[in-house]
Amino acid sequence: MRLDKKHIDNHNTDQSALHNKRLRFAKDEIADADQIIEKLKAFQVAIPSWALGTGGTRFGRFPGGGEPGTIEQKLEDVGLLHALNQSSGAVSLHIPWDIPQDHQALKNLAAELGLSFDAVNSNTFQDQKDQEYSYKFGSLQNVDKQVRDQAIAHNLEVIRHGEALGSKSITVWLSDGSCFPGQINFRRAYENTLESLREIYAGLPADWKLFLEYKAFEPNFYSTTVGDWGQSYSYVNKLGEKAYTLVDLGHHLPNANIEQIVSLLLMEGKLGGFHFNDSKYGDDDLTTGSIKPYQLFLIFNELVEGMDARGMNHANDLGWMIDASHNVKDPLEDLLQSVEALMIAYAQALSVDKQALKQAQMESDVVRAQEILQHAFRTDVRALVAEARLQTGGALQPLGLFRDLQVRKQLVAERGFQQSTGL
Ligand code: PSV
Ligand code: MN
Ligand code: MN
Repeated sequence: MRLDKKHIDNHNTDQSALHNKRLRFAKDEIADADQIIEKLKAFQVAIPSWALGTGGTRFGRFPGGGEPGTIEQKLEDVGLLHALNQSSGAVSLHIPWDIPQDHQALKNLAAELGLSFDAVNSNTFQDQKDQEYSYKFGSLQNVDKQVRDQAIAHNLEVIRHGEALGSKSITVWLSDGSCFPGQINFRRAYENTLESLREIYAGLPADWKLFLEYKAFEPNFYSTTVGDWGQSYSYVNKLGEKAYTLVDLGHHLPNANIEQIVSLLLMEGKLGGFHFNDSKYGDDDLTTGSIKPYQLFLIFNELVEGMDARGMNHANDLGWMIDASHNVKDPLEDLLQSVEALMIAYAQALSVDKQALKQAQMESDVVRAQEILQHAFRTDVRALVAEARLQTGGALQPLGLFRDLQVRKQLVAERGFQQSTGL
């Protein structure tokens, strides 16, 4: 299914009086509003192919229908999101949940929909049907060299798929670790993992990046071999300049100061990108900004400050991706909400009075510093985000239009009740 541009134009015409009123108000409130709109227009967040279907827990899954069954349909779904918000112009594939066959045809379809291929993801946390060795006791860390070699070969194959699609990075998330004290030797697991990662890194094309995700727990509940930012940093530092740490917001122990982690990794030149989501308890994979929006804003505040200090390009120098799961919502509606939350947090961070904040910090004026940040967070920037969409051909209210057009109903009519692949 494709969206007809005239639906978007009609919707924008209907909404324009209200939007203009809100925009005037926002521009009065926010200095540099036009510059913020320009930056928002350039900002794109990649959509994970595995988040286009209904997720679930180990207790059950309640698919809502009309889910994409093929990579082509997944691209079409991301194309729908991008047509609505003009900020979801990339897709992140996960192999072998996605197995690209005709790479050129997929590239053509993506180009037609205005999409590019972001990081490709490998999967050594599940055993596939015809796989020779099991990952039950880990993949890159495994004590058995044959298992490690199989996992390395898989990652190299994922890179080859990505190359053929025009992707420029691979994200490696390992479930490797242990469930009980004594199960593994930490040092051996680290050394095996490093040696395996070195072989994968050696297969990276010159202009590629390797992102190494960390996660504190699950599915292993005693130790994880890439368990926190420090461990990921230790690996990527040894691997070389094309290797970076990837921050998934849900992968920390409770109450971790994620914005400080982000600041440090940026400063060290080793922050690769993000998997955005939100969480209340653990790796909940909830809608971005749905639980802790102030934390999301503080992360973006560090990003804007740190990237500007290093002369980095906000839109291109880091990998911006969502990693979410939807148990009770329409996946496409949820993803629209996540992208909107990201744009709002980014716009708010751009609106922080950096000079005044610096001055307050230099004078150790704690109250003033807090007021400056909270003022930005409490300012309504939604009209700027909507204006950026309008100027790039998107819809003023993507979610509203998605519902008005009954997109899900049409997808169900087209595809039936098939279920997508993923977590
Ligand atoms: C598992 O925790 C996970 O959510 C990781 O965050 C990966 O990025 C994702 O699955 C897909 O492999
Ligand atoms: Mn992730
Ligand atoms: Mn996760």
